[in-house]
Amino acid sequence: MSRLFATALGCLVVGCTAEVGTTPTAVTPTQFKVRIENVAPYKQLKSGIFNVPVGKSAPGAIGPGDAFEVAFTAARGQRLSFASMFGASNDWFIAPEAKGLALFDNGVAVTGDITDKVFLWDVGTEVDEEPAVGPHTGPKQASSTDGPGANDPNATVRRLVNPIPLSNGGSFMAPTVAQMVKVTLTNRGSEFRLRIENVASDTTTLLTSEGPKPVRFSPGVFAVTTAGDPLFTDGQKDRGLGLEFIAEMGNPTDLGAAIRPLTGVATGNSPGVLVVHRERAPLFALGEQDRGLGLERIAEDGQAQALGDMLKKLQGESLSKVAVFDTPVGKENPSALPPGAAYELTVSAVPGERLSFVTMFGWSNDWFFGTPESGVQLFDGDQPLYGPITGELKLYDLGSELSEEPGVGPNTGPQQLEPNTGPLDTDRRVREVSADQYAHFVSDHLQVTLEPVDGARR
Ligand SMILES: [Ca+2]
Ligand SMILES: [Ca+2]
Ligand SMILES: [Ca+2]
Repeated sequence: MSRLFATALGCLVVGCTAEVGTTPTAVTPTQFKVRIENVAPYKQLKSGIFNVPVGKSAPGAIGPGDAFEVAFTAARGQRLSFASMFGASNDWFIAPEAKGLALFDNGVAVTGDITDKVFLWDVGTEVDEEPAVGPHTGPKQASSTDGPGANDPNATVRRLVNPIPLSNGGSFMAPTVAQMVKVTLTNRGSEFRLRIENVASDTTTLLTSEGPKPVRFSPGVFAVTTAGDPLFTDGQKDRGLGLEFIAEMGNPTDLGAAIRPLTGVATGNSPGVLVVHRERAPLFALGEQDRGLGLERIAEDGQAQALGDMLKKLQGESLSKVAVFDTPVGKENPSALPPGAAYELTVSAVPGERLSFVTMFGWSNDWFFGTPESGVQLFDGDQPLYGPITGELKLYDLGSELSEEPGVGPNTGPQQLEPNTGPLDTDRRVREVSADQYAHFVSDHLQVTLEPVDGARR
């Protein structure tokens, strides 16, 4: 493209006229502070409720011989959590340790009987009475004449070990978890299936002062995490998101709904390249193949230097500024941008110039967030445009590597064993990632603003 055409087009887009045929350097440049913040709110990679026993058509608890099953995909470094009410109790539930149970051990999927990784917990919201006997326990609370049970004197989520202290000063010898359920994992590739089967007997397992009582486990919630405690933290108060309603009533609806908006891909964003330009499409063009200048290193591995170095050689009037951003605010060394962190850089531009940048969707194979191919407008006439530009950003697939499930696919950023590994994409064109492939918005991940420097205002 000729420079004249590029300049004229730039002005056409921004609505200027004075710059056509004039020398841009004659205008005093305006400085913009570009802030790229990772705002992803996600606490767990996936979550959901399980409520219909295998072979049944309606939600319900599992009795002897019944099972809940949950299918999900996961990869190395990820953990599984779930919670299901011990139906005979006031507020007890079964769950793995707070951070969940490891789904991989040294890179090998954990399969088989994992019952020994599941424990009985007290959510700490209601007094503890003899199971199936106390007036506020699951089986009796509907007929209790004095309302819901009183608060638990110990208001923390905690593991229960026999003999379990009851709130009246007595204690209770509960069946072991293994006497009540068998919990297993099966695996094929990245696909897992969790099975929670009730192995109790209605006549011999739960022995109380009123004789044997049935053992039931309720519908529940599961989560797959890469870090943190998704459902509760050992020794802390229940978070008030709905685990109480599982533990007291066997109802997973509230907790499932509360954590759904916090469920997703908490990807980092990579170091990237930012340019100020008049050129029409300085970094990529939709529908065309990657140009081989280094964008692939960003989109696949989060390495920005190659593209930065290459573009600096091409720097000129139509590409007036090339910058690599790689160090989060407050950090000393370059790194990816985790949720809650921001890159900031200051660039100068003159009317007629536009801004483009790219940063890797770190948990993908070859996806990157970026401006439209023609960049975003920096000026309205001579007036600099400050404010958020998040709404103009898109998520793109570079077309260099076959796309897999973010964070789970074996050749995605966090899972690949070394950079630049993964099969070639079947579609080699740069294109937007469709909502079918990834349903979240760019604004779920990034907030990008152009701010004035030295107190200048729009
Ligand atoms: Ca309790
Ligand atoms: Ca791809
Ligand atoms: Ca890869």
